Amino acid sequence: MSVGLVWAQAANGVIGRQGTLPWHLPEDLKHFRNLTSGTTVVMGRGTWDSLPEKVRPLPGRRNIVLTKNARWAAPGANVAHSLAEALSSADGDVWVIGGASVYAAALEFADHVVVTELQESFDGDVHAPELDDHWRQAELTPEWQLSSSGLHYRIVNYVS
Ligand code: VY7
Repeated sequence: MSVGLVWAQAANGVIGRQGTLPWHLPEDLKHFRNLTSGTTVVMGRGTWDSLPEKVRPLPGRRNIVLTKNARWAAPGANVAHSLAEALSSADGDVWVIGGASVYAAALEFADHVVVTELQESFDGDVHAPELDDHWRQAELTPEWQLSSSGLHYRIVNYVS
């Protein structure tokens, strides 16, 4: 089993604002869908709530939702009450898709991290975790790409 983390962050490290993504970056959503299709995705209950209802559960993926609430349930969601429980119930590739507290807990189990970096800064209330220096870039830093939104982004791969 491999465990990866995937997020998108602004230049100032922001990943979210009031339960939503602060930007509109269609190329990142496409990247996210391509990367996670056919895998198991693990997310916190807040991230589940943030998904538009029509893509909840995320289609074509096993959706595991972490919550401490023993009574929480939702159609299409597999519930786990700890990260260890979530990971032990998964086989094949696992992608941890947020939010900040789940990333922080999952980093020690991860073998790769895929970060979409935006060149622009955004206001927000949730920040990406720090990657300590045992994380290495898997390849040369790619060039900045121009999004159809006018924002600039690049996708950086790290391995542990
Ligand atoms: C975004 C959405 C938000 C608003 C509208 C549609 C990286 C992302 C995440 C998590 C983006 C989202 C969506 C996007 C996914 C689609 C369905 C529609 C799909 C992450 N780099 N980017 N994220 N959807 N963890 N890492 O959740 O979601 O995949 O089918």
